[in-house]
Amino acid sequence: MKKFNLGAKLASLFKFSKSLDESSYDELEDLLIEGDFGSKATFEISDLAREQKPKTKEELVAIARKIIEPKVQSADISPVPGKLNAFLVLGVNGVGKTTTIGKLASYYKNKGLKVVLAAGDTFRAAAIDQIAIHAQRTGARLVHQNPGSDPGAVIFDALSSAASQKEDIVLCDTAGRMHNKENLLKELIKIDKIIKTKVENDCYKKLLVVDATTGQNTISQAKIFSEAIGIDALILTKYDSSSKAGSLVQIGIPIAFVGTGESYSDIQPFDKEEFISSLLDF
Ligand SMILES: Nc1nc2c(ncn2[C@@H]2O[C@H](COP(=O)(O)OP(=O)(O)O)[C@@H](O)[C@H]2O)c(=O)[nH]1
Ligand SMILES: [Mg+2]
Repeated sequence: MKKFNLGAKLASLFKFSKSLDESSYDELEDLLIEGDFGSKATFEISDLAREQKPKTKEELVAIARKIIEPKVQSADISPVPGKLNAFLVLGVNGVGKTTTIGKLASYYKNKGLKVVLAAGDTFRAAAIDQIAIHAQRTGARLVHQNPGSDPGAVIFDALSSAASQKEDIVLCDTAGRMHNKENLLKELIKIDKIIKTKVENDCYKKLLVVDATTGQNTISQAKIFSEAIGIDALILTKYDSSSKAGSLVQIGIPIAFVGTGESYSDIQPFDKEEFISSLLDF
């Protein structure tokens, strides 16, 4: 695992001298910008460092921690017991939405919940086949229609049947095509309205899946989806590959789960302490 370790980079600023000078602060800013922490966090850290003039690596890392820690939050998206819950799984093509739905199906089946998968990516036949395999392997019930059908109708059917069968959670897949952003967003707004008519407010979670290796692009993705329908939490995928952790600090949306591979067990609730340690401990 090639995790981005900010702590080690900060420590390296002390390599050739015992104290930081103006050029070290410039270097500090460069490495934070390169690490995708964004200008806001970068200048908050460098301003505080200029003010406090850290004498050791540990003091500098503590300054970074002070700024970064409050910007990273974990989200608890546990389904509400005894009610119908819906997760709307969003994100651009290829980030790992359908794979994550398979993992979440397995995760919640293991907790004894009745899980339904709604094949809301009707864009390609292969997308329906892919989610059908997850349903078969995890024992979740699948609701699907033909390729090209209305995703809102698929999700409506899934929620209606799940309500009448007293199932616990419907995981709704979506297409993430961005080549026609307007249509995609219009469709998502429609789906959002449908879910709101079927599921109580606190039982409905809009989850944006982001690829942890992507970096800066995740910020624009989060912005687009947040503006269209709002996002409750992020799910990070591909955290097993080299991670661009800095962008997560910038996004400001709490993180619910982290995906670390392609098998069903490769998903864990986001652990903020562990994340901060892997980012800053050196
Ligand atoms: N290494 C790794 N690969 C992942 C992870 N999640 C998804 N993938 C892979 O990413 C690719 C795209 O996943 P898919 O679920 O089809 O993305 P979607 O288009 O958003 O539905 C597939 O090859 C998945 O196996 C993860 O946590 N780690
Ligand atoms: Mg998919």
